[in-house]
Amino acid sequence: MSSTWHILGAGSLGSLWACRLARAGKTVRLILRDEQRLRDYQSAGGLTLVEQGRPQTFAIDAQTTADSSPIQRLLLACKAYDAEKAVASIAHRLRPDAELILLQNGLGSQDDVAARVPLARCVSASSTEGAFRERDWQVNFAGHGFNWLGDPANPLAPTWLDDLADAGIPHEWTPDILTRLWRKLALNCAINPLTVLYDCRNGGLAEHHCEVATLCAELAELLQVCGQPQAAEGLENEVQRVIQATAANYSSMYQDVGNGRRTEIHYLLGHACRTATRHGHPLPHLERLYRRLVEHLNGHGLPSD
Ligand code: NAD
Ligand code: KPL
Repeated sequence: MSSTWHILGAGSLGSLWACRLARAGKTVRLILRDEQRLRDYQSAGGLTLVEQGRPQTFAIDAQTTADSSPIQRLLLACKAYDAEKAVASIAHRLRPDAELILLQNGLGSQDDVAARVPLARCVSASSTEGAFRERDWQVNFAGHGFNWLGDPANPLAPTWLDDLADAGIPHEWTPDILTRLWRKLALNCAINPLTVLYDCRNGGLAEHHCEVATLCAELAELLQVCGQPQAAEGLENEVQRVIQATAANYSSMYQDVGNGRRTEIHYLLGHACRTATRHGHPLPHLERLYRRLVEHLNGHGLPSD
């Protein structure tokens, strides 16, 4: 079954998905915040995808959240802290059997969205693809990666996965999407905050081996306690592998802080610490790391929620 891909959030990842789907001949509609953004987009003439230095522009149709046309399938591609509000702005347009694909990193925002639209099917994604914007309406495809997709409430794979295959979007359906999301959250918690606090590239954490190991041990405990033992398996080894493999890179959180952008801390380290508290399981090093990061962000005039 093919139907329109409505995409809410024309940022890095949303634009990357929009361009690849449009290139494969799928019907795509961007949903923009307001009339001003729509005019800006229209005067740019479309979305441009830059792959290996080669730009290609796609004149994808766009509308605002105020449009009245119904939505069957929605790719939600905003940051975790914007997700619930963004969905609320189009909730009245969702068909009763609508499907949402949630691209947000971390955990917590998916539940907030699902609670807002209880009738819709919410499919979560865990993406390791890399995309960034140097200007509005242009996205650079930075790093090849993978997309895990799954619905914690329903293991049945949706038919629109064929569209992703046609569009060359690397993906696999998994009944264990929560395990994937928890594993990525744990990797992000072990690496990203320390790169901010030590002001270093990922590779700089090789000098903080013991601290990383202590955090991994606590994160593995947390994963056991909250019923995700598989996500805990070999965590420290993978963290050390990622540190080496991405040694020259700055973590996404480091880049956000460096560019004065709000981070997704609430849905990463914040979610980990809240979950530990809920289970009555103290994780002193992780909690201290969270306090240090909150102080650091506040010191830089950035929100910590
Ligand atoms: P982004 O900031 O580039 O894009 C988000 C877009 O959503 C922005 O254009 C913003 O204006 C828009 N938006 C927010 N609220 C809106 C609303 N109410 N109505 C309309 N538009 C709205 O973010 P991104 O980098 O694409 O990240 C999106 C999610 O994907 C994040 O959770 C991120 O962690 C995750 N992710 C990103 C990458 C990447 O390489 N960029 C990789 C993996 C995961
Ligand atoms: O996913 C990452 C990020 O920068 O957000 C890495 C560094 C690979 C793991 O935390």
